[in-house]
Amino acid sequence: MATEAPVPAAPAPGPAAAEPRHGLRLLVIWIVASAIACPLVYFVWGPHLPPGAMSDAARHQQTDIAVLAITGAPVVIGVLLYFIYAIVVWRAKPGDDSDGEPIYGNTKVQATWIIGTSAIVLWLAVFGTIELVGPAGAGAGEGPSPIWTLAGKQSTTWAPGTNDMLEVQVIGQQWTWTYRYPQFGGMESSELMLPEGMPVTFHVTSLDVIHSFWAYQLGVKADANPDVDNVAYVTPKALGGFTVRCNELCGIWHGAMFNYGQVVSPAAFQSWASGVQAKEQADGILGALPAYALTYDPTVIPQLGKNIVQIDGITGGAGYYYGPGDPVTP
Ligand SMILES: [Cu+2]
Repeated sequence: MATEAPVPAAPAPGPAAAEPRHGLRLLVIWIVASAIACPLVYFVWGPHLPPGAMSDAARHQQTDIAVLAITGAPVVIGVLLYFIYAIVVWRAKPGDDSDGEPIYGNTKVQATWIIGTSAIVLWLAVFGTIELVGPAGAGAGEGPSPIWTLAGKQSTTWAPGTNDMLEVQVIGQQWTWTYRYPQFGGMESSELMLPEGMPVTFHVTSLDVIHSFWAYQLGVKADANPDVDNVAYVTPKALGGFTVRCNELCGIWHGAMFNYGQVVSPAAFQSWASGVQAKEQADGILGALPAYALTYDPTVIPQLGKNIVQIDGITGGAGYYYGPGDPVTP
């Protein structure tokens, strides 16, 4: 191993030029900067973080993202601070080609690194686990029998002012979303209408390939798989529109697979749902639709879709499963 050339003696320091305590300086600046940044991130930026606060689930996610942001802020500040400090304070003097002091074996730096990174990783593991299993959590918290108590009760009927959960079936297919309401005669719609302030159960399935139901502003995302009934819950907390996108690459028109939803007052929802039910009853659509089921046999649906298209002449949604010919431009 080549031995290092002896380090040339540093220029003799002036009598009062004792090395400042860099670690302490950095620590103080870091604490002050973090103490300013974290409240700003949480209180100023937090309310604008995605996916918004349109539902209890969305609000939970917004809080989670804000907490992760204030966990990350001191780390980012620490890295940038060290970077800037090193450039400014430890910059080599012109003509000084010597190496800096080796950091290897510095117990204080090593201990700080190990303790700091361990604390961050443990905190993320604990926080992540708690948030996943809690109400509206994306982990063990969802599914047909969640480990927490549902916000309402399952029922075959629904009316405003009750504690009954609204049941909505979400059907994905290349390349559209259809929503079925079993408590309203199994009527279906291409628009996802929901009542404000009332608990909702989604039953998500697919008629062909794997899709993913993503009601962005509601903070709901669930896989839509053929032959699978995937259950998710939400309670919309604000009136307004939201977007539903497919979040699983599902074929050439995946990017065009989106439609819209609306959160309206419970009374407005009831009159809309009853109105659609009555119209589809009168048009013969309800009679032609397959009976409501948690999943549908993809080999049977195309025929049924043909009936619906013949009755209503509809394309893409509101009853259109597979039309005759090309499903994209029927
Ligand atoms: Cu899709």
